[in-house]
Amino acid sequence: MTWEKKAISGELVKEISAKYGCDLLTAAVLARRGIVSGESAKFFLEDDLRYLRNPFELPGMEDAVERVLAARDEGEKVLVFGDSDVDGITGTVLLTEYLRDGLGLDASWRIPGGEDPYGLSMEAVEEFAAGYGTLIITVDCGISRLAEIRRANELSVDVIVTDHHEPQEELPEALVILNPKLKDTTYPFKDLSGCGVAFKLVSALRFAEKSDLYGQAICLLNTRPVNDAWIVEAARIRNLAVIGTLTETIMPGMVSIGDTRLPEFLEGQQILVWDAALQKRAMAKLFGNGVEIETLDISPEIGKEIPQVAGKSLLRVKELSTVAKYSDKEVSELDVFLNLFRSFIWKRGKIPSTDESRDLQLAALGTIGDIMPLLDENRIIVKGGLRSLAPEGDSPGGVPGMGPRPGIAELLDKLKLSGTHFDTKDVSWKLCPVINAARRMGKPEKAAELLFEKDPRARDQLAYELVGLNRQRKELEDEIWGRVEPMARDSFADYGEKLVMVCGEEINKGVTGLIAQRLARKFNVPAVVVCFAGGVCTGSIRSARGYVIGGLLERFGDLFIDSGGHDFAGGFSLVADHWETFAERLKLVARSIEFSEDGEKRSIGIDAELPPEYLKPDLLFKLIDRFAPYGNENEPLAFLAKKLVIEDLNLVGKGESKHVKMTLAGGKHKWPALFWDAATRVTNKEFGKGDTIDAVFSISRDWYKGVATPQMMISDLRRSER
Ligand SMILES: [Mn+2]
Repeated sequence: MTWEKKAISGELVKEISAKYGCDLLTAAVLARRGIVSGESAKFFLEDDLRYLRNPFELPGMEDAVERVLAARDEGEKVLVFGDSDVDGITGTVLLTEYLRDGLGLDASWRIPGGEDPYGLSMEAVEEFAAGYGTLIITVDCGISRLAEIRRANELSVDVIVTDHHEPQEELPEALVILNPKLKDTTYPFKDLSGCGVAFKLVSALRFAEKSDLYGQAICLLNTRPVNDAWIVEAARIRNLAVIGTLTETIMPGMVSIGDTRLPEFLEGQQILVWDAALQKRAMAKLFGNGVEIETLDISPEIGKEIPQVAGKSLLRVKELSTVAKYSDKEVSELDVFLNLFRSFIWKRGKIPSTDESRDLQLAALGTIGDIMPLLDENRIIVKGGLRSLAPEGDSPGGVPGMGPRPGIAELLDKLKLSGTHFDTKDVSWKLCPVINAARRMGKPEKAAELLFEKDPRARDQLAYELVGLNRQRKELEDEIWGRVEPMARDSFADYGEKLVMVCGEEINKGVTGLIAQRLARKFNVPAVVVCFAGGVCTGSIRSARGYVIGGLLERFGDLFIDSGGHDFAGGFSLVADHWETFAERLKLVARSIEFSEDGEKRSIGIDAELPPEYLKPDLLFKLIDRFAPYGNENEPLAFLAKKLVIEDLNLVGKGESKHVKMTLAGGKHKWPALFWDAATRVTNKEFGKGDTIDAVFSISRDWYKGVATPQMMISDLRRSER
């Protein structure tokens, strides 16, 4: 195994440290991970919910909000139809609760039952229409349901699709589609979860309710001198999102205002300026005294809300503010003005509110459950959600903990996670499987009911049931694994060692994904697992070695009833009559698979080398917390430390002793260290007690009675050179 420490220039590290105001070690890690632009760095260095992207930047958002508000005004019946996994359920609960409790709408919810195919069904559409329903909002599904949505339209039911699955060529005829993956979207981040998209819709609805600015187009205008000329800058904003900008450089007295693009840009809008007298003088200088632009000086009002800026010029405010910190281009006075105006509206409207913090508990679960990349605003969503889940009164990092919301509280209790310091790993390994167990065992509604239930005793009972279902799921999975593993071995040869495929009536539909995941890991090739039931074949596919499965699934489009998924995980269904054709063709297609990554991991990337004086628990905790949460596309930090002394060493493990537990002396501390599956390296005398070693490791917290001690999780080690 080779150790790779990417070379970075000291200049760059210093530059990052100065620009973002972080220490050199943090700056070095940012540089090595390629997180250098302000746009990406801010999501690592900031936690505040105000760094979430504006929901109205999602194309169609205002139309969706308008339709929902119209439904309220007309007393319409609304159905939220969601998917039945963690992401779909959390999104369904988040949106439905807000429609009911926040807006007072007559909103019901539905997710596919145990025997139903995934996604919006004809039956659901027709039943809802028959009950005089007029608006369906999908969550985490819908983008591929062309026929069902057409049917809804025939029955005079409007559909708003909120989804995050990859859209196909043809889009459904929905009233609005909110999906950050739409081809021509201008939304800057594509990897929101389904619940994340639902959260965006709820945030937009909250804004519409709270701010009198909702739906109004206004213009911010500023004029500033440069050398002999003047620059006139204007930005048109709607719902606090910039929808147009104009910059004109003008020599005084050379042109009339009619020769510029200003009149057209400003016409018919409320124009806000920072210092009206100053702006008026500038206009007079440029175009003569006859030109009057009607403006409103907003600075006194903003000054009342944000006293630090009262009476100051924009230039002066610019010096004081941090707006330039994360900007990758030169910041103008208009940018400063925009930023001030946003802060002012947020402050006045108490945005974001504690309600939004609470919403993040669900959005974080959806994001982790769907294994979304922990980058960009997903980081704020997950960090905010985990913090909000912390016990009341606890306030790690400023955001006060609110305690887990109803339903999650009971689950955490049953899982013995209440009051503990849990992280993304606990959520994905302990909490999400219990919620998903409901669907895997054919009772997805149980998980949703737990989150909706108002009666604490009923919730306790539901949480108990879910934990039981998860236990049954594990047993079922192990039993099926025992039967399909030999089949997979045979198929590995059949498919040219490029893929494994198992199928059968005895494979339960609920666990196809889990089995596929296990097979993909075991054989290190993509795995397809198919369940035969009721004349339909329902399959899951999980990838390996970085192979993107989208292209593979596309080649069977003519055979599938439905298919969908992400780059490395997907699902599909087809009628049994097509099975033979499918299996034959899959064999051919499998042989053409090319892997971009090697099967074995031959190198480890190192984020930072730690000299002895940096080997301090406090310092390392602070650093790992800064880059948390960890997960997809944000691996735990890998450190290198040299000349650690193995003071103690034991082989440990259940039954067979496969792992190595050590005490390492480094810096002024003794570090408990774990090295998984490395016992043979000790018996082979590669290293032992008393040796001086160099090691690559990550740091984790070991909690005991409320006190955290650091533990080194060793990835690789070797004897130090003298
Ligand atoms: Mn999803």
